[in-house]
Amino acid sequence: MDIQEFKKIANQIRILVIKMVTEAKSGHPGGPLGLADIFTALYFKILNHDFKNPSKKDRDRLILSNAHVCAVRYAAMALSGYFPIEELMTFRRIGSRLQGHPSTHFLEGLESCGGSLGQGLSVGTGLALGARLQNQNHKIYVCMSDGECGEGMTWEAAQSASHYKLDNIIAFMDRNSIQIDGYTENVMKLEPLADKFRAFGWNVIVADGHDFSEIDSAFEYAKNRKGSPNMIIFKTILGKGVSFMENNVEWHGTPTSADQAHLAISELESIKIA
Ligand SMILES: Cc1ncc(C[n+]2csc(CCOP(=O)(O)OP(=O)(O)O)c2C)c(N)n1
Repeated sequence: MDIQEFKKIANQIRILVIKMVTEAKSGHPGGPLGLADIFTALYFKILNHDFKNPSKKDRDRLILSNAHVCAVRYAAMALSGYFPIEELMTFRRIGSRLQGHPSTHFLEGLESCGGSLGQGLSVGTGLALGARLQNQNHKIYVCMSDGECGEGMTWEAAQSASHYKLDNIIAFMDRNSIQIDGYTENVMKLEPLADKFRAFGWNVIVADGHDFSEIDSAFEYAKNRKGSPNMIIFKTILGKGVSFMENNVEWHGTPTSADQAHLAISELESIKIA
């Protein structure tokens, strides 16, 4: 698949995310728009997965630690065949498989329940140790957010993964510099973030989370690297693709109204992908 194809899918994901939160009248649009390019790369190139057999033993595991951004994962899963695209419009309804904070009890193809921030890196560390004990070669991907780094548990996991040299972990961070209460550097300063993970013994890569060749190279490099866990810090823009949402903390967790959705979708549909 060429880069234009990836861009088209990412754009479709963004449009679906807007439709989902608008229909649900609740949810988090900003993070999912910012992660659409990375999730396109994951589901359409990077991950070893099979929508016809979501629980196959050698599948790569993808933990969504910042679970409130699940709309992006659901949209990527629907477009890659896990369930009908129309089902996305049940997002956040009682009884839907697509809960606002994902649950493995409802939908096959997820690896963990989520919602309580800060836990994903620990879940990933456990899965990575388990895979090693069982001589399995799959990778453990952990999607996490910068806001979650305010949780001490993240750093306990960072220490353990490094101690056990879990090079089967490929964690990646949505470094949009925004969390629920504002800019991360105002709420709880994180920089120098890459140096912090390096000091914990991680291999750290910093990449542009909206550039497909950088996203691809970062994941491919991490896949083949040995000796320590990997952290890819993806620089992203919250609300990417919709001008009135970009880098605006208000869109962390506010659904678009019908009028705002119309504007957002028109803007996304007008993007020229050569
Ligand atoms: C343990 C825990 N504390 C608080 C919350 C409430 N909460 C939901 S999202 C969020 C902000 C997290 O920041 P980040 O994931 O960086 O936000 P985003 O980039 O998606 O805007 C908070 C505090 C939570 N889900 N879990």
